[in-house]
Amino acid sequence: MLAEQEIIARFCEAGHLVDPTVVSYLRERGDPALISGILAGIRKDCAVVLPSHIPSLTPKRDGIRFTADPLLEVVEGMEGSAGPVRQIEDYVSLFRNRYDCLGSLIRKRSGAIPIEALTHSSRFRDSEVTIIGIVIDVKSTAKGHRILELEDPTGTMPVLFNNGRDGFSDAERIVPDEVIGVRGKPSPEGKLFYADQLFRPDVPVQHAPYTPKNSGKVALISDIHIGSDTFLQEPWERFCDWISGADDISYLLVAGDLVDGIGIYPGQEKELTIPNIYEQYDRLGEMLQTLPSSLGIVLAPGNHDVVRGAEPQPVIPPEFRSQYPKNCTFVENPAAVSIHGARVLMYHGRSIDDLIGMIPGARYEAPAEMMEAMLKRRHLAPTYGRRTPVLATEKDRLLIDPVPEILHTGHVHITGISRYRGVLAVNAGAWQSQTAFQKQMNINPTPGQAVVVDLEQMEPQIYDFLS
Ligand code: D5M
Ligand code: FE
Ligand code: ZN
Repeated sequence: MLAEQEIIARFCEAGHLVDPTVVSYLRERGDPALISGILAGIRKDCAVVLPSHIPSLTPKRDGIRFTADPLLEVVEGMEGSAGPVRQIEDYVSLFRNRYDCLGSLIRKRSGAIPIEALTHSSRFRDSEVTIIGIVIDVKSTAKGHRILELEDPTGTMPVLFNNGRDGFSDAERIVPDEVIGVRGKPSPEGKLFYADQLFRPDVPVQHAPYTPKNSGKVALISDIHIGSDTFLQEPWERFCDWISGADDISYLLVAGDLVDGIGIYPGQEKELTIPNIYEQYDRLGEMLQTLPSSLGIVLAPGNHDVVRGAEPQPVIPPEFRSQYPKNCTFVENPAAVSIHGARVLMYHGRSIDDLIGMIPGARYEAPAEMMEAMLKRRHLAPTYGRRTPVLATEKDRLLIDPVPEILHTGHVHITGISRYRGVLAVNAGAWQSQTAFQKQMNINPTPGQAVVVDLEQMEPQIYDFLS
């Protein structure tokens, strides 16, 4: 075991600051010799020790690299893949698939034993071991420790995180149904597990995003809400005029809530300027017809759209698409598109509401922090059964695997950008001003903005069309 303070102190003594990712990597490895190795390899005047300074850790991109020239290709979430609502038993497969995929990501970094090896035998009772499971319940004790029930295919185990230990703030952020690994020691009777360290599936420390050459720029937006009386017609038109003249922007991606919909919340009819769902979609189609035919447009649904609310949400059906030009591609929510080989994972972002309610310190004003929370958990909607409806499917379609170059969400109507271990996280704002409901909830949107990313540099830039 290496303690956080010990690692920081070793670098500090040598005159360097250290990146938190390096600290968590070293804690996981638990080998003090690695610190000496890093120190031996860096320059004396190196201010901050970064993951790139860890010897033997070569940058690696997750998943497949597209060597061909696919330009825009829907890799996941193409029309027809969401599947119908089937049987309740599929939830067993869903969670089993989640455990298998995310558990194996953790197992790559730490060997683990099945929970039944602790409950059924005394062999491991005095040793430090790792177990991996789904969090089926988590709460704080009267003394402020964190206690959770971890389940793997062989059994369940109560796990205690002591609030005096290293990394307790990570343990405070454990949410129900996420897959984690814990290293620690079982109690003498094997009835409680004392956790020392938490492992999340996470983005690999050495993750190196792919940056395509000569690919141009992509504009990321979300939540147009056509048909609502708070839809911002003028900023939207300014944006359309601007993108029509922006020759270096080759793609426009929209992460859902294309229209305001009908019957989405009580009393919505009083806030609609277009009270017909076909007309709402037609109006958007007509507007998109005015954009250059060379602009590749990708349209995903959100919770206001006409399709089933349970995720994965299917593609907007053909009967609503008669007014859309050929350069529009309709995808599911979530969907992964490859743009010149760079993978963009699009997700409407309904789970952000859930995560904000569960993660200490989370705020609507900083939605990209919740996107980091998704990336750490390698899951778009870790907690089941709150405000994000999830369909029972055999395979968990909300896993983040492989790691994308860009994660693009929306839903909360507030722009937010972050970079986490090489992944660019962009929560796009909306084209709707504050609604009566958001005012009540004290949610202050940042409407009328588009985020443009230069794929070759992976550099985002916010453009404001509000005034
Ligand atoms: O959601 C836009 C934002 O407003 C999102 O953060 C949820 C919040 N919102 C909007 N309506 C509701 C209701 N009825 N309950 C809870 N939270 C809500 P949008 O998907 O555009 O409506
Ligand atoms: Fe919305
Ligand atoms: Zn939404």
